[in-house]
Amino acid sequence: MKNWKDFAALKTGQRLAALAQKPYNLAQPESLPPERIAAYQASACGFDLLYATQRLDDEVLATLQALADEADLIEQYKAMKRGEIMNRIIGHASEERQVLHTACRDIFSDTPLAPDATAQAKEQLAKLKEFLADLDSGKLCNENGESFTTMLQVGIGGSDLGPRALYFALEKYRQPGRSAKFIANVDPDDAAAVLASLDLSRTLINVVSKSGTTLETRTNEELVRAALTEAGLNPAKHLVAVTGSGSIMDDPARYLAAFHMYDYIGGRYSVTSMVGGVTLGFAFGYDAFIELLRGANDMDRAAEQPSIHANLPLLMAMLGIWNRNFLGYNTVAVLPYSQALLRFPAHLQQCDMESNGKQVSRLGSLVTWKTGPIVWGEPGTNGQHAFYQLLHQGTEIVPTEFIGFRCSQYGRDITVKGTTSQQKLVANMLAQSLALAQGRDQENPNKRFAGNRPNSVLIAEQLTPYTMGALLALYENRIALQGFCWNINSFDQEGVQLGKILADRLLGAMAGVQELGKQSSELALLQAAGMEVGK
Ligand code: G6Q
Repeated sequence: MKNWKDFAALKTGQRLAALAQKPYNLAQPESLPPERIAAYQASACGFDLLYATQRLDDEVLATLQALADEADLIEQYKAMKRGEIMNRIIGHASEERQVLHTACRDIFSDTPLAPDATAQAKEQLAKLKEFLADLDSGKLCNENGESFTTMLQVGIGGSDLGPRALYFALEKYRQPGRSAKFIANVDPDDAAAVLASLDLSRTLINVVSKSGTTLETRTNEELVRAALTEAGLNPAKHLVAVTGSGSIMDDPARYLAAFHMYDYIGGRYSVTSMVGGVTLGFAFGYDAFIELLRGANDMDRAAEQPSIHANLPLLMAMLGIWNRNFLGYNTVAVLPYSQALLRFPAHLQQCDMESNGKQVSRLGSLVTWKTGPIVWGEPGTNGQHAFYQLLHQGTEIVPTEFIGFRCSQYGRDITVKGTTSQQKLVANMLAQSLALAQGRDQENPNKRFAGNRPNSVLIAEQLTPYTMGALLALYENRIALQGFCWNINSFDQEGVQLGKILADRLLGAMAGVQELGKQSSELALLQAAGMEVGK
């Protein structure tokens, strides 16, 4: 903890602030010569980051490295992986936990950094392997002796977003006759629509909740149990659970199989635990899930390199700090040129904003510097026909992260006017990168592009289980490294509590078990919204 320093206390920050007075001008003629494009690249685990289109030069890069060194980011990252208590606020009640999602994938070495956590991960993986083998062999089947074809994951937040994003990303790798569906929202229409699309008799329901107490998940579990019973099926033969060891859901009698996750894995960092493993393993097979873990583990190892030139997560973290804290941009758009990554920005939205949307430093005082930006995104090229207008000509500058692949997943393509659709996809991504950076001068102000919109391109050969794992860990590590730099606790989420407490009071009033004051805003709001109070 002695290396936990407030961001404002980092001396290198002053040098960066001075350099930010005159950042590299991407809009000047010849701003992107081939030498710059060749030099401003970094690679890891099959990904190349092209960042010549960021507003920086060698001096800024060297100073960002100095900032990372002064903040001791890599030592903090390694301490996290070894199991130091990183989830804490000094001097105040806080979660006081280890942060060991990286241990879930540190399964390939004989000397894992956090041996106890990795041993637990391996135990769960062995259980998963056996469970999947029993499904494959028909030992586990439905009441009619038929195989299960669908897994319905019921969970929300961290118990939904990552697994769902990765399922869509890798659907191409589905095993024959296997698919997954998801219910998260307590919106009954979500559940109704999903249930209507299923053959419940051949569906396994995977209820995922670390706490075992989440309102939405408990409600949806009841709803699915009722639907099974109504269909004449036995819930105990269709439900599996992933939950925290010792949680209220940790009850083998109620489930066909139960898997554990542990309090040292935060929900939004839990995809590579059983939270993602059970559904992804069911859909893609055990080996594909291990490949995903291998990609994540390789990226975790790359994140230990001290040099930003050899450490992609660190480089991306520092580029983000430059844009956020020194150039003053409030938001980041993540724009995958891959339809399969449709839900990946939604996962990052949670992973980044729930982690780094904080205003108290780990030393317990209010921060005086900006922390996490607003993260959002949609796949291109669709976005080009939607919101890119603002990216190019709006008054808000939005640093942009493009993600693309040289090859498609299915390899089924068509050549029209001399190029394939995949080529069109990648060409559009690269064109957007150039257009945002360089802009275009024009007499007509309405047709002018100012340029100087910082962006980078992350490109790999193909979206596979391995590259997906690496991409996931790249962002997870980027987020953690930025949190260390801002000296905030990226691993708690106190900001989601107040709304839950108020919702409980409103629900209590609707159910007639909670008195709300006659003059209270709560009662007035319920009445104004036309909701009935009491029974
Ligand atoms: C993630 C958050 C949160 C959590 C959900 C679901 O980091 O903690 O999104 O994952 O609230 O919680 P349970 O898994 O306990 O149901």
